[in-house]
Amino acid sequence: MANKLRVSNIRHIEITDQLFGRYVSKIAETILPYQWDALNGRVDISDSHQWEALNGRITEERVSSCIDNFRIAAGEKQGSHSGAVFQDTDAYKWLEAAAYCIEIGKGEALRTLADDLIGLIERAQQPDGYLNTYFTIANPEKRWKNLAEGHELYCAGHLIEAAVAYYNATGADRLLEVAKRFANLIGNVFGPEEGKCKGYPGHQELELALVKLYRVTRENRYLDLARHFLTERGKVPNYLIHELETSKDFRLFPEFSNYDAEYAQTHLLPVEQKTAEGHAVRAMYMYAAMADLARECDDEKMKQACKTIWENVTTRRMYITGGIGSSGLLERFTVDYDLPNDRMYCESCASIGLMMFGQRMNLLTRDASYYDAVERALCNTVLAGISAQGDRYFYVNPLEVWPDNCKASTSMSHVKPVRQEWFSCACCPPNIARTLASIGQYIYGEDDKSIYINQFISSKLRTNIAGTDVNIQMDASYMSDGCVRLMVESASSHSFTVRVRIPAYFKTPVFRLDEKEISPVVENGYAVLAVSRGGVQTFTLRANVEPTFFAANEQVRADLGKLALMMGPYVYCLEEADNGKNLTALHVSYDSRIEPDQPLPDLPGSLPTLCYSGKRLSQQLPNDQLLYGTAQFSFSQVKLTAVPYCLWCNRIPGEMTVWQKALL
Ligand code: FUB
Ligand code: ZN
Repeated sequence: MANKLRVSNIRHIEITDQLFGRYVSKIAETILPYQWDALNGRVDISDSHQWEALNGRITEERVSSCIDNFRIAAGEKQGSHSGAVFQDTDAYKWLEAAAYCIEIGKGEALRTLADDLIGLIERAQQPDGYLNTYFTIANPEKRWKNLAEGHELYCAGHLIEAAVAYYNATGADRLLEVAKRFANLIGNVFGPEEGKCKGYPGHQELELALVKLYRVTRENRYLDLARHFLTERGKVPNYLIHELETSKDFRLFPEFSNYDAEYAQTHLLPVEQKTAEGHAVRAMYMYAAMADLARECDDEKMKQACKTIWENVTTRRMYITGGIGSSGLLERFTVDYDLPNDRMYCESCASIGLMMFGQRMNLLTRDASYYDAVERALCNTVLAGISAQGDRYFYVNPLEVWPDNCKASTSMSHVKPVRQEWFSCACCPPNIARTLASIGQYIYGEDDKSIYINQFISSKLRTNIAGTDVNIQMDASYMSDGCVRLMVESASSHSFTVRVRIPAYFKTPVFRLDEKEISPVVENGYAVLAVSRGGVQTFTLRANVEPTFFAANEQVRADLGKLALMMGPYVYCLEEADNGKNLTALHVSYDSRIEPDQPLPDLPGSLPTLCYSGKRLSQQLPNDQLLYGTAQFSFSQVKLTAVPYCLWCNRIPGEMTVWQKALL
């Protein structure tokens, strides 16, 4: 391979970070055992009305039957399929997370469980390689007949991702063989050749998984199939719409009655798309695959399309928290600058998809700035998606909550004011687990001559660059002292570089090598630190990392005249627990003096809380019983405490807001 940029192997990365390390160490110990209980029906679905709110569908299941579905499909249990048609993916993502835990040396205790699950999956596979518990149990004659809704190809994608991860972690190829058999069957059914089906995934995911399968097997047919799906999509006539129109007798999602081409990004050829449209997770998984393809095939047009779409998402359609998807209904993008804070969607999976897309854009372009949005999504929406204990989850991540109006059976019922135990559509919890278990892939990158530091998460990396063994220890204490220290130990005097992303929140950064100040050049957003001798060298980056109020573009109607507080990559929010009720009455000044204070006790990491003074507006009507009337306005001085958004709702539940009204 030419000097291609790649992500570092998570096997050689140890996360020592106070914040992220706390989650990473819990994944194998408590998070995956908890999720295993959930997949086996031992955790209540606290949110059975989730889909009623999101998609107009009521689910009756009180517990997940994910693993039971595999047992039934394998002929080892009697019963009917129950749960979402794509529920198999909960097990696949769980397995993928377990594989990463094994790979980073924390998951040996999960090995037996994982191997047993792989055996069950293998037994549920049909003799021709087909694998999908819903279709096998409930609708075997409808295979491939409803690609728009059926999720067979989406499920195949997550199976492949799990299989590749498990193979990489253990060297055991049993699941990889299962995945290959299914991928080969898919390749026999779909493709450009005459006689093959010209359909493509109704929910993208398989495309990026096929690229992973290609990378591990080096079999071109998988890459070709991924490319085929991305070339076929968006052609006229529209396959998915035609299919829905002609298969009215077999429909799965009532909410798809008004299905439009944008929903699954089939309105144009992917290479011609310029804006992020439709269902946000589908979109992100497709864009990630497009970036993969552009890189594998040196496809300049595809690369350009990815850049244009990325620009659209991150400059017009992304929340300050890295959340995406403004419409709760159908979980989708809407229009530029439409970013409502209390009734949006911002699914945890969508932000994970944004991380995946951004990481691949960085690999494609070597531009550090793609990691700004990756970091924004990770440090805010994705971390907020899981409780500090690891056993409660947000699917939807609001930026403003008034718990009383998050009422079931209303337009607000998709917004939960507290994290839930489990979901009838449980895509997010295992997605968060697999992301955090493999977090090292977002921290370090490598090519033949350089190590790239993309995220400031304390950790250690062992690797080999330019034939030299290198150890890096990163201590990222910038949230308390503005410092990132990199101890670089090189086994020989071969020269290489360490490239450090310089995000905008590092104000006036100063680098030192050992005690001496240095002035590294900056290339593509990375400060280039040269290492040219053996032994240990310590680079220190010291910067001002100050709490700062940000405003949104004035086109964002929901945020006009409001301020959001950030420190480093972390968005802060006000919670009722610290600031009382009716947070919407609070006003703050741009130039308030903000004092970092003690971290929240007993919660992960040691991110400071932020204190400042503000004003509470009182609006007195002639009497309290009136709904409307002439008012007397007055402001009273108040002390406010903001906490990291990623940790919100880990104490007493209540109101929360990110955006605060500005005193002008
Ligand atoms: O359709 C499969 C998954 O369910 C999607 O990715 C999520 O948005 C949820 O709708
Ligand atoms: Zn999800």
